[in-house]
Amino acid sequence: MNDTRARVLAALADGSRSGPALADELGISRAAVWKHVEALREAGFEIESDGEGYVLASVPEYGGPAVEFGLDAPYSIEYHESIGSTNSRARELAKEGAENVVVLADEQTGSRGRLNRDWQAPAGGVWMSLVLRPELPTSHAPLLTLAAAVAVTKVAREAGVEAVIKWPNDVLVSTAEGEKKLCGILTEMAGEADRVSWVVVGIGINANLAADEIPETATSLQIEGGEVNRRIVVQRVLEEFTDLAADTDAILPAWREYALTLGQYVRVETPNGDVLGEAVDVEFPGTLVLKTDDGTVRISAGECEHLRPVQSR
Ligand code: BT5
Repeated sequence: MNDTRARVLAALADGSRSGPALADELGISRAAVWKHVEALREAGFEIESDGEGYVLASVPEYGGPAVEFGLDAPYSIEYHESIGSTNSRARELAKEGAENVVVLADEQTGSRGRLNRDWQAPAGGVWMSLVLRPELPTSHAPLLTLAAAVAVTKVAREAGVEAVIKWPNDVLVSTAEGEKKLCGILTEMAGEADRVSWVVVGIGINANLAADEIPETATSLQIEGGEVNRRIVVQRVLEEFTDLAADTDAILPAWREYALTLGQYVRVETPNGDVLGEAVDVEFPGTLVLKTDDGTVRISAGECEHLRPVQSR
């Protein structure tokens, strides 16, 4: 949303204003005020005009302007009703030089998980990809994936859903039928020498989706805690993520607090074979530390399966 339009909106949210008063307050013409009010109405904001002036009556349920309104994080939102993959679009934007843009979609028709696996993304979920240009050495980039998992876990808990994290980047809910995946994260990046050039953090949260819309191994915020306001979910995830990304020392402690993996016997599939052991810690920048029969093993990437909690042995 352009800056003047955002200021018009903020003023109307603050209380009723006449057209001339608004024009004076913002230093623009009355015709410009009218143009912005009409554009906001077209974007779904209900702006009532009583005898006194204009006032904001309601905010659209979802979409770019809705998420930008009241967002306490520095992103512009590019919204699509339907798109192939928000990560693909975000990569395009990143290559064109974009920064602090979030590609958000109601539905994705060709979304991807890691290793090009399929990701189901019907209308009703929260599908978004952040385009970032952080001042980070390339080797620190995994921290951003952990930060995204922490942000989603925190927001799921705010919605009353007891989410936990499985190393490295799955957000799960432990249900009577076992662990079910609530959110997946796909981070892609390009770097020059030891500096990150751009990072795309793709976050897929099963928000308002029913059991028959997602895989059997998955769950949703709606199933676990009831329907959510997706506008607020997106805003809160972006706000929490931004706070963590600005304070990278806080990421690992927060991740450990939410981690289901720590304290479990796990099997991790790695390119060099399976490793079995007790997950004892996660170290900078996201390395899993396992206590195995052959000593301590550190793993930077792999597929992790929880076998059982250590105390149940
Ligand atoms: C992930 O991959 O978990 C990363 C998923 C990232 C999706 C987001 S949505 C926004 C952005 N745009 C994209 O195109 N992608 C990102 P992985 O760990 O490889 O898990 C993939 C596996 O999860 C699949 O093989 C299925 O078994 C399962 N799966 C597919 N759709 C799912 C869903 N909606 N919920 C839970 N699990 C799902």
